[in-house]
Amino acid sequence: MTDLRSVTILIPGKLHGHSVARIRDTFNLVELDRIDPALIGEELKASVRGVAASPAIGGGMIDRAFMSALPGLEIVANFGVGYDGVDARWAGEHGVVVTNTPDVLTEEVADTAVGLLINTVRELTKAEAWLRDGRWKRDGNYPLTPLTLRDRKVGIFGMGRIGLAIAKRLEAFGLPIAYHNRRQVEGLDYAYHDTLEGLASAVDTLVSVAPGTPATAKAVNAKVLSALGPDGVFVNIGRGSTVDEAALAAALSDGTIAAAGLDVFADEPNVPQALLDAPNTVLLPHVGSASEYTRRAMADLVVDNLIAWFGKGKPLTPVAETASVPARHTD
Ligand code: 8YV
Repeated sequence: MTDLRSVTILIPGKLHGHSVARIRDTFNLVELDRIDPALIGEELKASVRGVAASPAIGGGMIDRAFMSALPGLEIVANFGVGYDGVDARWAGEHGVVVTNTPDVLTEEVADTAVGLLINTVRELTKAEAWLRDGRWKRDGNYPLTPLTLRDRKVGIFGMGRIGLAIAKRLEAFGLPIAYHNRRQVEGLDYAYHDTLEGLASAVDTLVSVAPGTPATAKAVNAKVLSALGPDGVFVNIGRGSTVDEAALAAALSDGTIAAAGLDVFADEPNVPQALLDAPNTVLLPHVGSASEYTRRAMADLVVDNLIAWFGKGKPLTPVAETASVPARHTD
């Protein structure tokens, strides 16, 4: 059995406190201020076998430069289901396993997506401000909302685990569901569209759950928004990089679409001023999975992946790009 205490795990930048505590209790923990290969000294270079990181929070990328500065690196445990902060393809090609945190956040993110959609069409945040500002007493009832969830047709961009959980919820709300994905999902009855523009023109409510990859970069563009149409509502719970934010701001201001609910942005925590100024947006600071309950489960899965790899030679949740990296510890 590998003595886990002798295995050095590096945490560059900020990571959930529960992951940090469990790694400290189990492994030989080393921390760096941020994700930056320039901070890796000679001693670390020789000893680090695993990295645990949350690139989305800490800033910086676990990229080729960072990983190749660690010749003994075997595994990168990413906090989050989205692993666009890690160059997983490079890792897979160089025998480094990358793990993420799927499943444990699926229902939470789906709940948030539905809440964001309802808030966007029924203006709940603005209605509450009306009450708190004393306008209910002073001016009477909050105006009727021009938008509703009733009679909407929903399109889901990205039919993975979270997309499906959102679809199931909205199906229970009585709404028809269609989707666009890299490929059609076998055994799924929802209408499949092989282009995003095709999906957008068939629905009036587009929910993006797509991961941030080169293929999805700015996929939600002016054409897609125009296909969604003047009653269109766009909700993004996936990655900001999938949206052309300038085109979205223009579409919201000139009536190309009706409203947007956004939990993610291209350059977090910076939110384009045009989206902040638009009266028809609901904007959240990337809180899709951000409950104590779910973040703790994600933090556990980060550490459980490291323990499974160094203890049994098999990670629990490797990402597709590194699924075929062979086991190294079979003792
Ligand atoms: C987290 C997320 O906010 O899992 C993801 O991909 O975007 C969120 O759950 C993020 O990972 C925190 O860094």
